[in-house]
Amino acid sequence: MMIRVNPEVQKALDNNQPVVALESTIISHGMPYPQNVKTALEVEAIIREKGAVPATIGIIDGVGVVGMTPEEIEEFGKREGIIKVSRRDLPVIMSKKLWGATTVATTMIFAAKAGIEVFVTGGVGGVHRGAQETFDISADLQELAHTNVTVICAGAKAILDLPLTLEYLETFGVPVLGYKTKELAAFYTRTSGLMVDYEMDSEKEIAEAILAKREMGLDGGVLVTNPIPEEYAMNKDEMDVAINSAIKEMDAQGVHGKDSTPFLLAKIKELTGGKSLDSNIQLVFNNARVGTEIAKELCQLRG
Ligand code: PSU
Ligand code: MN
Repeated sequence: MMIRVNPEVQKALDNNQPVVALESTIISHGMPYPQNVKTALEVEAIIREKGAVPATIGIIDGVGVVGMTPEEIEEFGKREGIIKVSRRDLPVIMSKKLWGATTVATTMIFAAKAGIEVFVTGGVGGVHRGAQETFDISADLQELAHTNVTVICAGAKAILDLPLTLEYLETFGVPVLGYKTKELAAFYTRTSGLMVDYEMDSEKEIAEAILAKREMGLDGGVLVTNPIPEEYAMNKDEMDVAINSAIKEMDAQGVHGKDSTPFLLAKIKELTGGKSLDSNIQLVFNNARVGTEIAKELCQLRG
């Protein structure tokens, strides 16, 4: 058995009820314990309150679990040595029956296999700064190019090269939709100075675009970017300083590859005295609200 779908999730899917997928790398590698577990459970509560079934996805003993229990989420948050699993890691983690945290890429893979169309996260991976030399481009972008899941995020972090990330998504045919904004959100801040492809004024409009993509048989994801609420946004200048210094330290320590994103997140938290973590948590909550509405609209349109 490679994949186990929680019965409640399966029942909702069978009855055209809204389901929202959630990732687990944000739990094991994106936030410290215990805030990670608290946030993961609160996100699920928000999704339920708004009328959908949450499905937090992770790999337990080599099995892709779609809809972890609260106990499993707790274990994910605490356990040492959980491996960050992107597409290339998946075969070995499954064959060796290990525990693995799913990134945006692998969460999309399991969501698509289970038939879940909407996935809420914080930020997606992208083209890293200096990718011209390092070739460091997140596998999340290729997954968005091929796998039929809509990802709701707060844009991409300025630890990435945002203009190149947009170019890459354009090349691979991924629509980048701004929720009630023309500008690409930059995770901790609402603006980036870059434009999204289309501003969308409602969840219904977004659901209609997703459906049009499916009806045309255009494989691949849709990226919805939802800016962090103003009251939780970080100061852009403070953020720029923290990000630049985190990247410098990363290079000095020779951190690269899959360790890069977790290292930068932890460093930025340290440099902002924990404020970036508060922002990170709030933007995920905000994405959960919008994602749940999109999932509900999709069910209605499919009715
Ligand atoms: N961005 C965040 N928090 C995260 C991640 C991204 O703000 O936890 C995680 C996601 O799981 C994403 C992964 O899929 O980092 C990207 O890693 P990489 O750049 O190594 O592909
Ligand atoms: Mn990478």
